[in-house]
Amino acid sequence: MTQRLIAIGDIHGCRTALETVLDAIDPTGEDIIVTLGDYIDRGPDSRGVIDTLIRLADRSQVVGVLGNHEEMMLEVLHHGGSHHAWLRYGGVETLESYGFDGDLDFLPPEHQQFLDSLGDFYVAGDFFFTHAAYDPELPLEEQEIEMLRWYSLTNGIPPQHQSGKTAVVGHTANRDGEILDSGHLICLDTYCYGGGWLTAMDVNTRQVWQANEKGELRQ
Ligand SMILES: [Mn+2]
Repeated sequence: MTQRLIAIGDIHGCRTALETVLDAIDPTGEDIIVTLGDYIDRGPDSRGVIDTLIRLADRSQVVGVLGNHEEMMLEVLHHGGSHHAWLRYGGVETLESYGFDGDLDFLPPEHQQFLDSLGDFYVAGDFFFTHAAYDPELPLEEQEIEMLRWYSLTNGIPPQHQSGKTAVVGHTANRDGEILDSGHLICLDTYCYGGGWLTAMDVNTRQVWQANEKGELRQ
């Protein structure tokens, strides 16, 4: 059995799309699934998305990076951060999915564990994975969180990273539902929550699966 290295773009609470794309991929214990962050906010079922990802780890190797939306939520829940920005950028939907009743201590322990397991980046073979982008001139261990998690590609696509590896990122939504592939950088955020597609890609073969929140699949 060949090992696949499959990246999944921004899910944003779109559990139906996630389940649909996973059914099509049919992950095995050999596969490495890299989730690119922004599991929560905006879409209808953030809680369900995290449940699905936790279960996925029972059958495959799952490596997740932290998105700026998880960062915003954790800042509010654990560090006394202001909730204004988070609620404005989709946090209300996340709170609803958890049945928020005014108590900020609402994350089930296994969800907290999942969030604690998320890294800032991941490297495999000729690829590295971050949520948003990178500074081309700094080693990955020395990157600033701002570039890894918040930088929008609408400000310009960075040149190839000094490692020579191909970057696989999300965060900057392509509203036409198409993957952005500039050779040294691939962006898999295809605007699932806004009526676009959730994208998964086997980065070695470039095989692509896309599903939407209506449960439709295209390949
Ligand atoms: Mn993001």
